[in-house]
Amino acid sequence: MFQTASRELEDWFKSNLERGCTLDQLHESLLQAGYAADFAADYLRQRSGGAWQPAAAPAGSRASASTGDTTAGAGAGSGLDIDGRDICSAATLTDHSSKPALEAWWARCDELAAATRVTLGDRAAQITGRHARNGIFYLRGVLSPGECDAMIEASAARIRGSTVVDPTTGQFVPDARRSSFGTHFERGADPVVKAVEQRLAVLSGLPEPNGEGLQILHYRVGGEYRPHFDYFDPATPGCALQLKHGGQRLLTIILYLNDVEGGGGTVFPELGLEFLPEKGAALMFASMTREGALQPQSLHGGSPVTSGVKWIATRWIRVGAYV
Ligand code: PD2
Ligand code: ZN
Repeated sequence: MFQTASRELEDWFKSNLERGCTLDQLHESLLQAGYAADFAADYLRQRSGGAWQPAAAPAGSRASASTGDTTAGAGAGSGLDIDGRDICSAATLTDHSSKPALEAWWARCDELAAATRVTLGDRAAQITGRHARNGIFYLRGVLSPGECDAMIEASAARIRGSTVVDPTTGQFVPDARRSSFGTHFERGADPVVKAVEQRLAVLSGLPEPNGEGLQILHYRVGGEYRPHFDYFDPATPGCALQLKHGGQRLLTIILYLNDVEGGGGTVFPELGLEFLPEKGAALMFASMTREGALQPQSLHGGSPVTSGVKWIATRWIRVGAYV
């Protein structure tokens, strides 16, 4: 399961059961509240000890049971295709700092909120977890296993102790909050990186030039990234320097490059959410609100790896072109 059950959800489940709701009714409520079909079905199946099954989805329903780790069929366009509808226009504008541009971008997120399958130009992916109000989506199958392996292989010999941005100087410095190793790819560094960047532009609805170079992170047992914000705090002088390069970070996309044996989930402590790494999956979340303010609920961290290793690639995407 990718979206874990929060305490809030458990309380909701118990109180509704006590007041006499059926599991079918609770299933319907979860879907209406925006939970992914897979998550809602798994959750209720588990809570009923396996006794409950969702009713078969009607033909054409969004609640598809397909696993979706397939490439797009012939005829797929270069834009985002959501459940068969083409939603590609949002990526044409470079500067998303204006109110109308942000509104258009959020409207596109709302389209994603109702979808289960998307086609990202050359590849089909499945949305299996979401918190749509905050622009958080978990998608399976965004990268092929071969792309994941190629990115790990190209990084393995180059990784170094990770750094964070010093809020005072704006320089990258080592920090105990981030016990991982990393490197990065220049934009368009090789054909795999190019293909991935193009796909992420389609997924995000933000143009390729707004993306920073992909950051690769490698965690060993005990490695973690304590909760932080990906946005820059405009109140600190070092971050003001960062803002000169394309403005604020609007969006983060974390790509999971391997299956992790134990731990290593990405958590949102303010929302009670955790997303577990799965090779080829992507976690996308917004660092800004619909009004263009910084989003405090975007606080997120990488839980300690308890067994095995974890490899991710992170794409931070600015409101304007990253220069
Ligand atoms: O490794 C993660 O799960 C993680 C968590 C928080 C990565 C990042 N932030 C990041 O790359 O910004
Ligand atoms: Zn982060």
